[in-house]
Amino acid sequence: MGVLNTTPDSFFDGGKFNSVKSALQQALLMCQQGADIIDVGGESTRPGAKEVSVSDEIKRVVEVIAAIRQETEVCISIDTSKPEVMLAAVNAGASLVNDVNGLRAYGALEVCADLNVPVCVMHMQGEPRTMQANPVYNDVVDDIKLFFEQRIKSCCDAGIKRENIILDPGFGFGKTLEHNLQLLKRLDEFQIFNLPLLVGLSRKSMLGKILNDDVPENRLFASLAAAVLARTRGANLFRVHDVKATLDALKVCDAINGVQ
Ligand code: 7PJ
Repeated sequence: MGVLNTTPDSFFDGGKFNSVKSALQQALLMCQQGADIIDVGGESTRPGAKEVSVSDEIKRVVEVIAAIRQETEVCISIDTSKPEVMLAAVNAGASLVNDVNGLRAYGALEVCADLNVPVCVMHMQGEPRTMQANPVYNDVVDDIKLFFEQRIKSCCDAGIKRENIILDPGFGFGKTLEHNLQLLKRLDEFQIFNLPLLVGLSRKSMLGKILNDDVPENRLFASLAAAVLARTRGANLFRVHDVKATLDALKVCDAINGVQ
């Protein structure tokens, strides 16, 4: 899954792809490099980022989704927590909803059930603005397992098919470095749900903390290491900024896993 932010303020690619033309170019490049999904986002979830109005977010993402849809048949996902944006994006050609808020906004479950598309349910403690202030867990893996259980039940009760659910523990969303490391180390425990697992580790600040490097541009190699570690623990989908590099790393991983 290649990341395509149409936002001016995302932490890594913010401002790079905020014209439809440059966003489309980047989407096509990621497709060429082997992306199966392009994840289009119109609102930064970075701590302290400005909130975007529904109509602005719709305008940003719909233009880009329509442009990609015209050029390729790649699966487009919409990275949003707002039901109105989910609806507009799917009508414009998206076929997957990626919600960092786990479909907890009012009306999100119902819209996704109606749209009958796969949904990525991500775990986040708190809300983006304040989530890194003081995240607390009893046991981060067990707590997120419980969250997944409850969200899967809410999804199914609302009419979302179980086979349409993808789970994501939400690296960096209301988690300390220690929490993130626990999650990565014990990622295989989420296999109990028998659902696809998505991870977003690409260039995140948890890697910056390990490297002691504040600059996201310097985190590619760490991102590849993290992707490989997640793969060996059962991750199926990888939300990344660097498609070719990640795919190469994962190919090596899978080749070795295939050896008897
Ligand atoms: C994630 C995401 C993630 C899913 C972002 C960033 C922050 N969606 N959207 N999982 N992260 N599903 O890229 O650092 O981890 S935005």
